[in-house]
Amino acid sequence: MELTSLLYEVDQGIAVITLNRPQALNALNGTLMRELSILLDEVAGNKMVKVVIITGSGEKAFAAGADIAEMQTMTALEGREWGKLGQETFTKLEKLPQPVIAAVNGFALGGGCELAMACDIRIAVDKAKFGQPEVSLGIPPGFGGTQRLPRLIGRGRALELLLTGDMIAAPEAFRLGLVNRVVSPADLMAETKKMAQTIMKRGNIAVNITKAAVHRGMETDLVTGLAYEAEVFGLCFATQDQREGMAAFLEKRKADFTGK
Ligand code: CO8
Repeated sequence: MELTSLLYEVDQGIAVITLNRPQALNALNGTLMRELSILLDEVAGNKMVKVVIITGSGEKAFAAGADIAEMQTMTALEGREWGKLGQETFTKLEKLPQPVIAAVNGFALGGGCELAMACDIRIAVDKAKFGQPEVSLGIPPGFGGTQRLPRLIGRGRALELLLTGDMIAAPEAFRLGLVNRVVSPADLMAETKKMAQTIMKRGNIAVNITKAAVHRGMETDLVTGLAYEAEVFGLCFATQDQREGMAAFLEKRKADFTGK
């Protein structure tokens, strides 16, 4: 597939997907979202990819939302299709077997904030701004914001952001738990890759299973979630990584995981 609105590279186990419409602050239009959806299928099946990083091109924005120019004249049916495309794509992202880190290099608004929330971990530059300004445009969030924001930061805090449409700066987003870490722009990619490399050093099967267990558990009740955890915990005892990880600890050496 030829990509026109995304950049994609895989280097030493880390896939970097870059939203690449800097002239429109990486606003998410139909072309970009369709490309992202197809690309995620390739990433999901690519055994070389251990961790995924999503970022935006340019210095200003991660993504300033869904493309308002494209949405302005949509009919109700087109709006529904658009919402479905966004939701399905972000859910596909959330359900990728590999961990996904958002490297938030600037504005993450509306669909941009929703995209960051569909990632597993968020690292943001100090000047990044977050928000769900949809109500200022006369629409509710439509790419998962009403669902993922309260799950991430709690109902009261989420409702304040969702109902006022106000933007918050990265340090406040950190305080609310919307971002994991705040760094300087110069350090963003290095810090994000460092975290990716730390994850890659761990048992790959255990990492992927842990991610899946957290997401499964968040969608269900505690008893069902715990039952799932017990199953996958047991399953890991069929892996070489479990043998190697425990042997390495007892032999006081670093584990050499093979992902088998
Ligand atoms: N869509 C389209 N174009 C955009 C968008 C956007 N979301 N954001 C910025 N741009 C464009 C601007 O129009 C401008 O283009 P041009 O140079 O041709 O005039 C260019 O990017 C640069 O932007 P600004 O000149 O506005 O830059 P500023 O530094 O002055 O302001 C802001 C930066 C504050 C980020 C400002 O651009 C802004 O407020 N953007 C819109 C933010 C917003 O409201 N986002 C939410 C969009 S709605 C949404 O995401 C809903 C998702 C789910 C929909 C589901 C429907 C079913």
